[in-house]
Amino acid sequence: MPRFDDITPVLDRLAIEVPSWAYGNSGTRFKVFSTPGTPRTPEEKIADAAQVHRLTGLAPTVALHIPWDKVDDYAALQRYANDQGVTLGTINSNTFQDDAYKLGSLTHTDAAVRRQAIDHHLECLEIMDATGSQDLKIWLADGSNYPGQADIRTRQDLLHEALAEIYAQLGAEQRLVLEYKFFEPAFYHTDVPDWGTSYAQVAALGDQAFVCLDTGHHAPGTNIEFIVAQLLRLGKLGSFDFNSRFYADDDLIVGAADPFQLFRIMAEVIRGGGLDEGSQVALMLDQCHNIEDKVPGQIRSVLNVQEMTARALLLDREALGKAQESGDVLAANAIYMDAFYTDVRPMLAGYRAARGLPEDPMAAFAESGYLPKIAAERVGGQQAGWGA
Ligand code: LRH
Ligand code: MN
Ligand code: MN
Repeated sequence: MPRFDDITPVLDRLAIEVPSWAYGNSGTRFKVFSTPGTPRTPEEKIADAAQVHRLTGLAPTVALHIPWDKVDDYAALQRYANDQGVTLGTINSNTFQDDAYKLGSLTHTDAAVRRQAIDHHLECLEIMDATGSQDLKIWLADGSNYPGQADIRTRQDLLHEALAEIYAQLGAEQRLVLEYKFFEPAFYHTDVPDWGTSYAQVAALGDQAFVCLDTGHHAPGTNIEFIVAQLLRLGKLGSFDFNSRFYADDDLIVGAADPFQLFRIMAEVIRGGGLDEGSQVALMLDQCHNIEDKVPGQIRSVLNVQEMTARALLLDREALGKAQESGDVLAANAIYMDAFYTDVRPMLAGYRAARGLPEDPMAAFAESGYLPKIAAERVGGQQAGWGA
């Protein structure tokens, strides 16, 4: 097994983008519980995100969702973020809230609705130019509820046409990442339901288009690490939306429901070069904190990713390769499980201390007084998006 010191250069590169919407109020269809101190503006969400980075050193960038984070001056918002010690990252488009999109957005049969959705994405690209963001992330709610309701084949062609128009406007350093989700809000068919469809669409666009894998967007029992391996093999894994789920798109804290799955995913990311220098794989969170405090919820999340990454980096790949080649099933499995069962928490505490970070960022946050401070300062916090 590698020594902990051997893996620290890779840990030093680990960066996990946090979503602005994780800091706002969100909830289920039944009730949105507000938390004292919830941000009222994009600036306040960024300030909270900066707190996560300050205590963990793991979250240098913040993703925005448009129009949830609409401001007049995005360059100024980027300067504000930089002053807080973070950078604005991925721009997420939103074509799932307007009445016009009831029957679809980029795949709608009505050209006027498609135009509106394409123009929204072009506006997102302008925002990216102002912020210097690299990634435009597209998730579409498009789909249908009843067999026969829509021509599912034509919609793939419409989707390609619309994506091609958006793709043509990307800057040289910019990327388009297309997220898939197997159902919801549409329940019969979804236009980008799986990695294969996303791959087919982005492959048809070109080298600057990639797949985004949201860990909560698969049917139960799906072998997600296999998808990771395949997309890395094809050079098309652009980014992750990390979260965890018990049932559907639960958006719970990554690594909370199934740390072993997170370990297996990170092991495949590492195997495929996804943590190598200059890797094209962006790690992001896509979560909501419905009942727990949001800033520590995000701290817990990035720490979970760090912990499972460290364990995956400790996998003895040489020994594993030998066991696999010799067909020693039980030895191979034991080597894999040894890495998973390694408690890296004391080593990570020392690692943090050596970098001037708190050994226990959760405790440091609790002691910082940040929550009571924002609770006193901010009155009337914002909904993350839905219903806002
Ligand atoms: C859709 C999704 C997508 C959205 C986010 C708010 O379920 O995962 O990434 O942009 O939620
Ligand atoms: Mn997502
Ligand atoms: Mn989701």
